[in-house]
Amino acid sequence: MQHLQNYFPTLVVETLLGRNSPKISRHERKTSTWWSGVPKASPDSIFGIVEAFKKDETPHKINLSVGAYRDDNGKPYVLPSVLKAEEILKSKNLNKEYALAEGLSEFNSLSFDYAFGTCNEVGKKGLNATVQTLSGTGALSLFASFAKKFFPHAKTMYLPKPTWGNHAPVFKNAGLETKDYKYYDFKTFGLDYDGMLEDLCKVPEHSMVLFHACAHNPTGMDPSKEQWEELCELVKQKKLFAFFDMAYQGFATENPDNDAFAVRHFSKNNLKFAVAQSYSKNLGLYGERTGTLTVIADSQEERAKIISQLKTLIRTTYSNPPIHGARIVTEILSNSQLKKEWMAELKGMVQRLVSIRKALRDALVKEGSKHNWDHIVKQVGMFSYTGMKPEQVDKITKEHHIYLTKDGRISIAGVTTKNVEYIACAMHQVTK
Ligand code: PGU
Repeated sequence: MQHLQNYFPTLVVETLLGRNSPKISRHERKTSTWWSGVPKASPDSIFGIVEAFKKDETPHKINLSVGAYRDDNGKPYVLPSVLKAEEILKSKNLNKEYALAEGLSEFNSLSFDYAFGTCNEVGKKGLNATVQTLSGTGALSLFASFAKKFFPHAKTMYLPKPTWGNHAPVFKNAGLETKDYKYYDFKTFGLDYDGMLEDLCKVPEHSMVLFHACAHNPTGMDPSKEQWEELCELVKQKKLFAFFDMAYQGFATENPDNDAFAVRHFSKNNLKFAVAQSYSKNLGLYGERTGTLTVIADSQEERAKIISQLKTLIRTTYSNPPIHGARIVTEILSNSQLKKEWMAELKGMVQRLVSIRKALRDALVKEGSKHNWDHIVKQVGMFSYTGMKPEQVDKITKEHHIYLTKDGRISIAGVTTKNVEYIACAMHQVTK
């Protein structure tokens, strides 16, 4: 006190100690804190369900919310090729020094080739600004911040309707506006390609448009190759900036080259666009946060400038990316034997999903459901957009302890030969 008084007059000290502030009631003084004005955020549309699932003490509860691969025993799957790569890394006695902001360069270049193909012109001309990111989400959010700062036209990102629940929040968080374009026909459970074209034709020139490169989340419906070709023409003519979210390369058709068709076709047609890549699903590296962002530049000079700004954004947010996942990917992609093993494992995951889709549809028919569930089989990737309404989702969760997102999406990876009949029975009960 005496010490404080040497610096401040008594009145100020009294005020600082709260004795001279009658305007703040004792109650307010107790309840008002630095952060008392922070409103509670609503739970995340996907991980919020995971939290609710964890709280449920029912032993037969089933989690079909998050898109994470499970084996037929419902257990998470660490790919044997990943375990082998980790063994190799262990034997190399590598250090744990910082990576540069842009990440591991070999990882970046192998990842770029994985997405674009080894013989692509963009790579040959050195026009790809590729940086390592905190998986797909990190790539999306890095691109959003970059576009907010430097995209020279209206800062609106057009998103398919419906889309992954985190797309709009990511772009909005970076200060971009988001708008929808039609994508899905809720009556036929199919791609609304005409609606998509109609809406994209109306989008103002020089807008940014997000496409799911393959295995669209949540609908599981992708444009055909011919439709992608047409979309590429439209993007070119309307001078749109395409941003591909490629979170499932390999998961749509079990062939990563096929799944990259749209990206490679746009690239062949000399369009300048961006791609977010993720190794969460196809290599099961969920928690390792491993991915890339590629922005295609017009010249090497422009590329160097883009890279420099991406590095600045990375440096000021998390400084540099984690190295373990990137090292695993580098081992696998640079070793032809390991890569072959990975491809077989990827195929195995996709084939299980394809057969469990069929099992679920057949089980629904066996239950006597009057609805047509063929869309479950037609959809590709990790999800089925079942068509269940929010109140049916509430019911199946409350009465049957099956957890899924409010939009009726189920993670097909959570369905197994052991629980498929229980799930089908519950789906039939709530959709009767
Ligand atoms: N883009 C799409 C289309 C996705 O579906 C996901 C993951 C991501 C990006 C981001 O994945 P990363 O792990 O950051 O690479 N969607 C899953 C996983 C849970 C989530 O929402 O992040 C899902 O269940 O939709």
